[in-house]
Amino acid sequence: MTTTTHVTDLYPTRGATEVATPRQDPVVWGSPDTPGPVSATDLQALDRDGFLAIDQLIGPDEVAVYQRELERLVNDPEIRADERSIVEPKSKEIRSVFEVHKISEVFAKLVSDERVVGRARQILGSDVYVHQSRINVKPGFGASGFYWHSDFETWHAEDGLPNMRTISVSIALTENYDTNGGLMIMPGSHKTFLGCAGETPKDNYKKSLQMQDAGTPSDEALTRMASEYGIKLFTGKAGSATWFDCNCMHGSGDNITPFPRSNVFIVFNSVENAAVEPFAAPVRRPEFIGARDFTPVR
Ligand code: 6CS
Ligand code: FE
Repeated sequence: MTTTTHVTDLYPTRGATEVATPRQDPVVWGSPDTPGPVSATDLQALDRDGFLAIDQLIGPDEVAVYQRELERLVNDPEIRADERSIVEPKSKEIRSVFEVHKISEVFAKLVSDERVVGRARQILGSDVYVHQSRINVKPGFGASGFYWHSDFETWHAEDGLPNMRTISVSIALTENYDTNGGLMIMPGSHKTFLGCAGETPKDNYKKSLQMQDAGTPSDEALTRMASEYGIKLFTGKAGSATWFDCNCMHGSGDNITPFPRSNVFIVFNSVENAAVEPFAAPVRRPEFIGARDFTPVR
């Protein structure tokens, strides 16, 4: 007999109309005096803004190792043929490679590096597992960006994450200039959940990872939020990193410069917030996008 525990949907989305819900979860789950790599001041800033920028999370020599690994992956025909590789709609160049922490031992090491997973455990106040990892290559000469969205809106609707107890880290593997399609976040937007209008089509991920449609905020909502919160663009050298809360409204522009903006994204979810059934989608997404292995990162 299968028992399905009913999980309350705190954040309704993808119904007939767009609806805002105040955040009902802490941003920082660990207590402020939890020992760890993040200072109390930085924890307060993360709570207030929804993000934390670090000038150098990994050193230049380490970055070179990850850059070489990224090149190896994007030039490997087997990786290109793998369903975990998403290509650019126009150029057919590789746009993202998902589940890099499983495909590559080099990136697996990065995930379990104390400077990375230690921060995630401290912020989320528990053991953590990887909900999703990916490299976004953004090669240049017209690589397309990612329209405005909240990651949690998708991870709640389509992957079944119940609460906002999930944190992403974007680590720059090439220099993120102010011209080559860097990450933009609306500071403070993480405190309100914007439930989007419009049902999730079946197999939505086949399109949404190239160009998101379901889960896209309206122009009115974006205008209101951008006017209220402003927009911050993140730049930094290779090795710099941005930690950002799962519910930040964020996006990135196209990259028409010759300089690739390649980052590795790791999404840590608390083991106390393990995925259940999707809250607003007909079926689960594949495990390489929304993990169902909740084994804590050691
Ligand atoms: O659907 C997702 O899970 C992915 N989509 C975007 C645009 N950001 C988060 C994540 O990689
Ligand atoms: Fe995103």
